[in-house]
Amino acid sequence: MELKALQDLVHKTRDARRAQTVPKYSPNERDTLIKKYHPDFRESAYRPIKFGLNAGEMTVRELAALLEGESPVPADLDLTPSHAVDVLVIGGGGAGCAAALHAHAQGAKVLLATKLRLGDSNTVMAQGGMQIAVAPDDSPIQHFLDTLKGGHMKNDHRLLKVMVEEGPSIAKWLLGLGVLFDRDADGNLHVKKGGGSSKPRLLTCSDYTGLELMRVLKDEVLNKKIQLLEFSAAVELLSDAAGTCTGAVLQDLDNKRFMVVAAKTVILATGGIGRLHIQGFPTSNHYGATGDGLSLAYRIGARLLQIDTFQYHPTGAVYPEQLLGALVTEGIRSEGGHLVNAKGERFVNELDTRDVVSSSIIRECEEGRGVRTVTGHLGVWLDTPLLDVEQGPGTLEKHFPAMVRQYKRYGLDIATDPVLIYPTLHYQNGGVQIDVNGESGVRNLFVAGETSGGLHGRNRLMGNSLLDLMVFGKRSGTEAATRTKTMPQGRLTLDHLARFRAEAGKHGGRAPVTSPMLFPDYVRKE
Ligand code: MEZ
Repeated sequence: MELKALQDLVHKTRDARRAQTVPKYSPNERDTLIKKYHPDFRESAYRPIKFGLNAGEMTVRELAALLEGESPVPADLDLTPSHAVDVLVIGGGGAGCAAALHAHAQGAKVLLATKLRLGDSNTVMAQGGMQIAVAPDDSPIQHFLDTLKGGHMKNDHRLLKVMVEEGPSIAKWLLGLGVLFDRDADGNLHVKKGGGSSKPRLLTCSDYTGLELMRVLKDEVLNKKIQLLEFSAAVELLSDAAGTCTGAVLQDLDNKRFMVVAAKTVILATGGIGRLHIQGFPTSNHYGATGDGLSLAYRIGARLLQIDTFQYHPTGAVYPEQLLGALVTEGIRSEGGHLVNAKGERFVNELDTRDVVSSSIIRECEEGRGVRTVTGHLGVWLDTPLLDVEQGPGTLEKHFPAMVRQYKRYGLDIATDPVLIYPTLHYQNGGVQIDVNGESGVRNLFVAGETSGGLHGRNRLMGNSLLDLMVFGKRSGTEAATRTKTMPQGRLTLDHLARFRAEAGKHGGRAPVTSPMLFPDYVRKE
């Protein structure tokens, strides 16, 4: 059937679908579905890590290669520092900015280095909101339980407790800085419901929540005159004889020169991994999301956890091709948008957890009920016009202005026609193991935001990453700075790298990739 005819079927079946309730799957059905269709369970995509602290553990091939990759830093690099600071923050997204601001507030000398521009990050691309239990009938305990359930009970309870309990104070801090969260007619904070949550708990700024947060955080970093190095990528960490982290080697992306930074503490906030395009998936992530922090932390001796689990957001754009993988916010499903297969049928409760919804979309497509574009991409429909039908004309434009514009650029009107979607690589559920202050297993190396792991278990709930990065950005920034008050700068060596190289040598020598890779290698792939 032509794409247009299939699209018409969505319009024709709308009234019947509106009268229908799709129950959630039972725990057994969810389990069976995920194991059969979720990409985390495709065994052929995985292999054991050959060496390092996580040796023998399974992860996706793309990440395993990166962790075993070769540092670009020569063993005999002159380690005379060009900068000496108390706290070095690596990463210019939400976690990095929050960490830098809180470290600065403690009186520490802070340097924020980022490989692109300040703000270029997954944070800025976050659309649908930030979960914080602020509604009168909600509570941090309820938030805790929802998140635990969504994460298949594999979340680190200590981290989760801290996150949900500190949420309300984070909301207060952000409001104080000038974040314009949506409000109801009485002026109270407006909360929306996300998939897998028992209560409406999402604070939103239309469908550009992350952009609004970054607007304010970026301004604040600039206003506080925190020292900033843009286009300066971290390519190696530094350690002393005891293995404590003592700084980093940055690379100036303009002239490719290495710069050595002596720092009493380092905070890694380099974000996610989507641009590795695990298993060939498109991604919703920004151009720099190449998992840099994971390889840096791994080489210096930090333990990683749950690095066999990734989030494939159910609704990534499939058409037009220019938008392939771009996020179509869960907010549209939260407001009632249906997922519809090629037969015009709903096939899942749209507000189930993301792993369940993504698995069921993959099932529909694998079992022949998907819609194929002329270039061969498969997807199912997200019935966007339904929102205007249900809630009145202009609803989409009012609540999802960024989404409306995203499609309008290509001549598509999502208020008139449904959009084609398929799961897109969105988030790394695991990462570097941290304690409640964000410190990794390596002394004085802190990790905040998506680079860290344990908090979300095996499936993150919508809106929990923005809260995660604010809470652990704050905690790591505060602790990393406080500690420096009584601490001398440690020696700068590449001893850990020498050890890592020696171990790599025992496992077949030079790895085929340079790590961190910094940018996606699209040219080589084609
Ligand atoms: O937390 C997220 O990943 C999020 C809010 C995404 C979205 O669908 O908008």
